[in-house]
Amino acid sequence: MIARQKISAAIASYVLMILACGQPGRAATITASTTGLDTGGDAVLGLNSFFQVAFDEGATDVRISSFTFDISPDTDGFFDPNGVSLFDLNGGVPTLGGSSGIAATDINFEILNGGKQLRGTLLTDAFSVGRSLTFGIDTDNVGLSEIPIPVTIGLQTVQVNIDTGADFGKVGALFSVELSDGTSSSTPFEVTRDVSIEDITDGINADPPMEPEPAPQSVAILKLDSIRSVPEPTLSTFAAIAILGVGSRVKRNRLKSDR
Ligand SMILES: [Ca+2]
Ligand SMILES: [Ca+2]
Ligand SMILES: [Ca+2]
Ligand SMILES: [Ca+2]
Repeated sequence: MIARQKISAAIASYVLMILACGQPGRAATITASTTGLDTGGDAVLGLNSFFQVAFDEGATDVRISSFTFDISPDTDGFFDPNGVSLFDLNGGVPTLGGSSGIAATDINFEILNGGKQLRGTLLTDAFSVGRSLTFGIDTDNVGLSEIPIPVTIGLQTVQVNIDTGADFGKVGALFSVELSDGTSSSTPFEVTRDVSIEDITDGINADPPMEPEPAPQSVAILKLDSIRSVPEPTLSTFAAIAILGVGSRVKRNRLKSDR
């Protein structure tokens, strides 16, 4: 009898632990990067490789539901939805470049918050672990707008404010992800490779123009460790405690009447 009581007490405390702490966590790693000399140039050249999202590690049954690039820490930077200046041939709609197992029909892009955020929402469960995608879209004024690059076109020299891969880390742009199990997280980009303005200017004005190699880059590594957060005790937790309490009282009463 004592052994059985011990077992039921152990089961009760395990049930309470599960109710209080949620499911055990599962680790996931998603890496985003911005790589290249200029967002608009990348899109115009049809490379569409500037922005990358890769689902590096995670449980096989978890999918990426949505991801967001957020440049709101930069006061005047924006994803260009209107085609108002140089490099707007694709009208602001992101175009997928190289990807592994994800098609354009799997994803819907939205530009939100007056151009401050770009969100990709997965329409299917295609974005599983091991898969990645790249896309291109123009941005303007990300980073220091006060350092324009002089570009010679024919006999004319125009000032171009390019947005390099490093600019996204410099302004503290954010990357966030929501997974199919409901967990989400956010982390800032950090510069991994920078290139001097002089080298960029020399490259652009070379004949033929040359991109700096390796290209400027920022990276955001998102680690969702203990995926499920610890919720506050809920009504159902208290209900379970009450039921378990009633159960053990009934058992005690039965033990008394058995005697
Ligand atoms: Ca533009
Ligand atoms: Ca631009
Ligand atoms: Ca700026
Ligand atoms: Ca810039």
